[in-house]
Amino acid sequence: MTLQTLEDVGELAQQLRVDSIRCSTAAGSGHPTSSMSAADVMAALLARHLRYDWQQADNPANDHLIFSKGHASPLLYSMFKAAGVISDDELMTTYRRFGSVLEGHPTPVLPWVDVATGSLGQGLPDGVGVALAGRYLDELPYRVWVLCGDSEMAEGSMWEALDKAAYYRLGNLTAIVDVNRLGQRGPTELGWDLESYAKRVEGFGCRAVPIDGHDMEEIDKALSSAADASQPTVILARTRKGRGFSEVEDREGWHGRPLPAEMAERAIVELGGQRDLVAGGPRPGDGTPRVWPSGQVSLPRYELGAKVATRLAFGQALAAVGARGNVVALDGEVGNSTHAEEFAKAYPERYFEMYIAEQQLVAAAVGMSVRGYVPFAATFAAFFTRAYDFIRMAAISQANIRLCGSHAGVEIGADGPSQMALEDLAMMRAVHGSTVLYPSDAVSTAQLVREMADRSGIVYMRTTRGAYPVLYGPDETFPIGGSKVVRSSPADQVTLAGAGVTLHNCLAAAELLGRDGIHARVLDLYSIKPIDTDALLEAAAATGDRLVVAEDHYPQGGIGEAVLEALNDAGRPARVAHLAVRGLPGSGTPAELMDAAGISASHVVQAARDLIAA
Ligand SMILES: Cc1ncc(C[n+]2csc(CCOP(=O)(O)OP(=O)(O)O)c2C)c(N)n1
Repeated sequence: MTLQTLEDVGELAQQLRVDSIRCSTAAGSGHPTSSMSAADVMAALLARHLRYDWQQADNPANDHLIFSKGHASPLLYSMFKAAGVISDDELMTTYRRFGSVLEGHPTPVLPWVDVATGSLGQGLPDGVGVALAGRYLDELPYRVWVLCGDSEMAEGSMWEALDKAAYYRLGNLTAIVDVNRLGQRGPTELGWDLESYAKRVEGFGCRAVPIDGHDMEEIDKALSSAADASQPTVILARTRKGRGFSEVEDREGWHGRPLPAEMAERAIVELGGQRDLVAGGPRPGDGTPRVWPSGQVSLPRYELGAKVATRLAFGQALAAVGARGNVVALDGEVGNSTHAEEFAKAYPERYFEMYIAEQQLVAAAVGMSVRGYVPFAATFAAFFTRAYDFIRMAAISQANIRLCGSHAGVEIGADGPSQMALEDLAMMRAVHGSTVLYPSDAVSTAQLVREMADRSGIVYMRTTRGAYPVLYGPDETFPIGGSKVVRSSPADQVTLAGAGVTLHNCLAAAELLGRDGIHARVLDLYSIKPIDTDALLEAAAATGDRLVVAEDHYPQGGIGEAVLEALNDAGRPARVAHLAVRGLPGSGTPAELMDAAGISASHVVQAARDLIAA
């Protein structure tokens, strides 16, 4: 049924409120009052402005609707019922239940959900990524609508998002802030001070549209004007939490609480009873996304023994992989350090500078992944830590993103510990379904960059600042989950395992040990997750169960623990000497710092000797 009048839309809004109450009461949990405040704006959006083909969620011309305030899932799912894509029964009997796709907070297990939300401050930055894709990659006129909470606006990432949205002139993006004055535990910082919100929004270069969020005419006008803006629009909707039920409306203490059954009954009566309106809104246009031409990927070649930093090889390989038209790159204002700028030189139209906004950097990659692009985002490995919640949520979003963190470990030298990534491997390994790569030379780096492009999930590569010799010939292959025996003999007494710079330390150590007649096998663990358990078992068996693992990372969660876990799971009780950075480093040369940390060649030698002597 098409809702003809704004009065009809008001009826739909009441239905969304009633259904939000009914499903959360039935589930015994959820956020009905957060849903009720935004019901009028969402009803108008659904019935009159969201251009969406509900029968074809993957229609590229569809608008995108993201609930940044993901806890308002009762409202979102009630919209899905109104759109006719889920039944009333499904909503009432499965919401928040075990095994249901109607999870407590929305995730893309539902075809109409682009990204997982629920960690506040992420839906809007993700929406910026989708809008960037729409404007600069797909070149389609779809619009991105994001529902935000007012308490959520205290998150810095929301302002990173508005800043970048304005910079990139994302007129296709509309944020709707549900200014209901209340957060979780009480009033928000700004209450109903729409003027202060407007000043901030405008200060970031966006268009602010303050409205009464319960006045259908004002709502409809605001949503209409948002559609043809040349700048991003932020609709500041003044609303009342729990709107429509006098016992809870604008009252504290009702956040995240379902109404008890008898209260829910009174609420439904006050809201005019249950309805089953179906709202077919406007349909999307017929556009198809721009097709970016693809060519043959021809990886850079490197001379054996030449000294090349893996970060440089990453940039050069990324530029090579850019021959595939769906590959895009994003930078956190360090493209000359990570060498992502090599891609910018080759494909400036598919390169997005996100400046020093790492949360937005990752979120933009997630948004582009929603539209099927193959994003690579790069910054210093240390600085991905501040975007960790985004990386964690990207996994829940089932996003396919590639991250490259440069300047790993104490090896970076004089810049000191603020720039050293010493936790990144632990962080990335812990992400659901992630892949963690750590090449030691330029050839393996280039090959693995190509592998990354075809890998789904969260794929992380760690690169090194300094230049080290190329170890492999051009035809060597580096499958993810593999490893390389770089040096071996039938007489090996100990295995020295490393990745990145410590592989070079292991090679130097093997050389030193060799001078004293001790044979050492050297293993390149370029794939940290998944790790090559078979190769570890083989090496352990061949070298008397003696392994030295050296890593430029804190001991927790890094390569050593990955090795120990693999051996333990395989039931092989090898003796592992674990060399890692255990103190707090300062400044110095790479050699001084690695020596002080106990991960240099001489420490590997000593650890090997100790294992053999034991
Ligand atoms: C990053 C983050 N911090 C805290 C929370 C817990 N939390 C969930 S909802 C909420 C209050 C949100 O208030 P607001 O954005 O105003 O939305 P409302 O429910 O009032 O519409 C909080 C603090 C969260 N989900 N995410």
